[in-house]
Amino acid sequence: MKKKNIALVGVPMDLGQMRRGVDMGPSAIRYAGVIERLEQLGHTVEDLGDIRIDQPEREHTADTNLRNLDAVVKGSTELATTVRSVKEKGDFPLILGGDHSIAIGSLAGISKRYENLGVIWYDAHGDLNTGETSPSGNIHGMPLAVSLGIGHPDLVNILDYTPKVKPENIVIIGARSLDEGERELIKERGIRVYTMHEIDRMGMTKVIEESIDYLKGRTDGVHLSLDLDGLDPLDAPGVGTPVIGGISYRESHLAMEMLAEADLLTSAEFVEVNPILDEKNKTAKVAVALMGSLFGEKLL
Ligand code: HAR
Ligand code: MN
Ligand code: MN
Ligand code: MN
Repeated sequence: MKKKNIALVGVPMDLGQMRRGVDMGPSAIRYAGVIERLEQLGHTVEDLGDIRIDQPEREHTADTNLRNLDAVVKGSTELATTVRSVKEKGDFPLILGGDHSIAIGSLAGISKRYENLGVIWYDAHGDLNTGETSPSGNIHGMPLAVSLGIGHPDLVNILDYTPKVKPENIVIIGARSLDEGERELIKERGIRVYTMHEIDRMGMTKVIEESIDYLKGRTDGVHLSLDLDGLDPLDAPGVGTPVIGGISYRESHLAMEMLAEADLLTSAEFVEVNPILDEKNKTAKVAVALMGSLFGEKLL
């Protein structure tokens, strides 16, 4: 794969959900050796540090059931601005979460430069809820809908444009916990989804081959949004909303290796690492190992 200038951006965000500790994800991933790992592969890594995230005094913003809306809007805008300048330099943004609400800001910062940004959403969940369909009011269950232009106007209009992605440019991989409203949206908009059923049935090789073929033909850049809860909780226990029956560690490596071979990604984020719920930083180590494969590491 071509050597890259990688800009690391940490987002200590825990306001998109209810479990404390996910704001320490960026530290845990740095501690697990991300910079050394990527530099060993011959890439240049510039660590831009962490985005500042406010700690709000009130949990609920008036007139909405979305938790911490104002603080999430503010953090997302700051992240979007930072990521936009990384893209302007032509560097590769590698964003470390934080909960998955950060994808709102990541995609806002990335997508303006593309006519058809592709998105691979590697996750147990669809993250396609709105205030109306959400069972929890947690914004980390909404970022993909928001990026499609569906949801609260303050979130949808970050950096003053919408939508950030088109439904036909999205591939969801690993889904096994979808809410009713999310299922409807997937069908209505024709979003491509490989649930655990397809992964079991076709194997990860075929799933990634098809995903690459599909996105290659229609997109001019591809963002990987990898939620560690896409993996099975046995392999990635340090996440706030684990769902049994997930993608294995080996399958995930294979997916990353195949993406590296295709060399079609233009940005990536790894989210939902929660060191407080983890076992000896295992999930952060898994994240770093997957990043190694994603950036060209080989076994031999
Ligand atoms: N679908 C549920 C909700 O919206 C749970 C979402 C859990 N989300 C994440 N992101 N961890 O994938 O509340
Ligand atoms: Mn906090
Ligand atoms: Mn998610
Ligand atoms: Mn998830």
